[in-house]
Amino acid sequence: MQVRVFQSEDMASGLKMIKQELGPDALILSTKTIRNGKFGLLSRPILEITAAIDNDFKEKTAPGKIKLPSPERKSFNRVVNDPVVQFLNQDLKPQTTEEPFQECFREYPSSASATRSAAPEPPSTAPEPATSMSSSGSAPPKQLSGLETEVNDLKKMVKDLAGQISTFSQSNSSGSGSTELSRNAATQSAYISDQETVSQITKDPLISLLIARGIETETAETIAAETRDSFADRDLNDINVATDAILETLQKLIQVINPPRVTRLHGQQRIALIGPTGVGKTTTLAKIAAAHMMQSSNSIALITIDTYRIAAVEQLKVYGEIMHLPVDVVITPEQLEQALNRHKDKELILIDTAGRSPRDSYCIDELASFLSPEYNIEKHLVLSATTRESELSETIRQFQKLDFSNTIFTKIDECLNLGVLLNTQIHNEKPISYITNGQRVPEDLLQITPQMIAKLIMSQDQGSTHE
Ligand SMILES: Nc1nc2c(ncn2[C@@H]2O[C@H](COP(=O)(O)OP(=O)(O)OP(=O)(O)O)[C@@H](O)[C@H]2O)c(=O)[nH]1
Ligand SMILES: [Mg+2]
Repeated sequence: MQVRVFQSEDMASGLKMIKQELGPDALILSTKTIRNGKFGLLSRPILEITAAIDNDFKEKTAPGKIKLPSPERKSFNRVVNDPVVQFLNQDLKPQTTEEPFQECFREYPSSASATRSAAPEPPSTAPEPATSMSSSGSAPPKQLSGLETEVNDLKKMVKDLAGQISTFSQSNSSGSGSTELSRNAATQSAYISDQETVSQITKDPLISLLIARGIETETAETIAAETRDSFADRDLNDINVATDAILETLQKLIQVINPPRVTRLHGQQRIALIGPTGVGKTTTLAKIAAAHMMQSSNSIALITIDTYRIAAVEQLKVYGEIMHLPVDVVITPEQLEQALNRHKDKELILIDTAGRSPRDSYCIDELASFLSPEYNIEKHLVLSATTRESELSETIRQFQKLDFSNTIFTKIDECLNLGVLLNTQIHNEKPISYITNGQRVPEDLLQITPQMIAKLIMSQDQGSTHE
């Protein structure tokens, strides 16, 4: 395998260079933005792309090497550094039932486990689209405003933490009058990131409890007031009673759509996953396909209009091969229409899209030209729960252009608290359609209900969703 590092001003010219030097089969291993020169952060960003080409994989059949039957071996080798390796490397427990879906996953166990130690780590960050990089010679104002936001966020976090520490020591030294509820809220307060003063927060232990779970102050105040009204007869100073009461109030605020069980009678369901880069669109799409196979049927077609990254199409193709589902690659809106017509007998069509930077309205408009309303495609905006809330708001604002109907939250397993699920919904009022809590396909797709999401938000240990 030949590995080369390329530097370019943007992704488009970088990819061109890579194609010229290494050919169309080149694999992107990682991308990062670096700044050279004496001005450090203020110097122009350069995109550094590490790419590789495996010229001789055909000869690589020495003991211990991956030996998948063709064409699977070819696909696997081409994406060996891609996140899909996570999927192939997972432990596959022997199944006792004869579900068609489980059958197709069972074809791969020995090769998957054989590759466990050989497979390199997947890239930790997804590549940024070309247009998010500055291609002009002047200092990029977007980068500076990004830094400014980051500095402001840090300032706010430090201020909140300082306030919390002082409140915590006050409540400890006062000794009396501190209820179990307020003590609990205070211990969780390391994660508080709200703008209100701490003294106001600690006046009401219910509010403190909610804010400690990441819920915005204004919303927390409303929920606390509503809870006190509805449960005046309960002892809300008892943390268990208070938590149960809050759960009941919370679940009234959370909207979900349970994906309907599609039948021929109700026609075909078409779902496109849209959103920023690297949030988990392709992985979630594979999980949804797998869930449909387990619950309903394998009458599914996968379509990708993600032709942006060299390895992206391969990622979906590997999922398609494993699940024995057709995968169509489309590069124009007309081709999308043809693909939809080709699969009009299918119950479910899942459409993967390239990650679009919320700051790149051209790319979002381009996507809109594919997902035109006449095709009746549900657009689900995929959001990573780990993203800063100010950025989530901006993402939602930008993707409104596509008139998405639902949100999907991924990566909740990486979050310390999940108030973001409620905060986002309060602001954008789109029901949540799916939540994912890990990289495993198909396991890490949660069956959601308002009650379940309320419990997730109030739980102190989202990371332990895996057994
Ligand atoms: N921890 C965690 N990781 C996840 C989850 N969902 C996806 N990932 C990981 O996130 C990374 C990116 O996933 P992809 O599905 O390729 O993301 P994408 O949105 O399709 O990326 P682009 O096509 O590049 O825009 C992979 O390493 C996934 O395994 C999740 O729920 N939790
Ligand atoms: Mg993808």
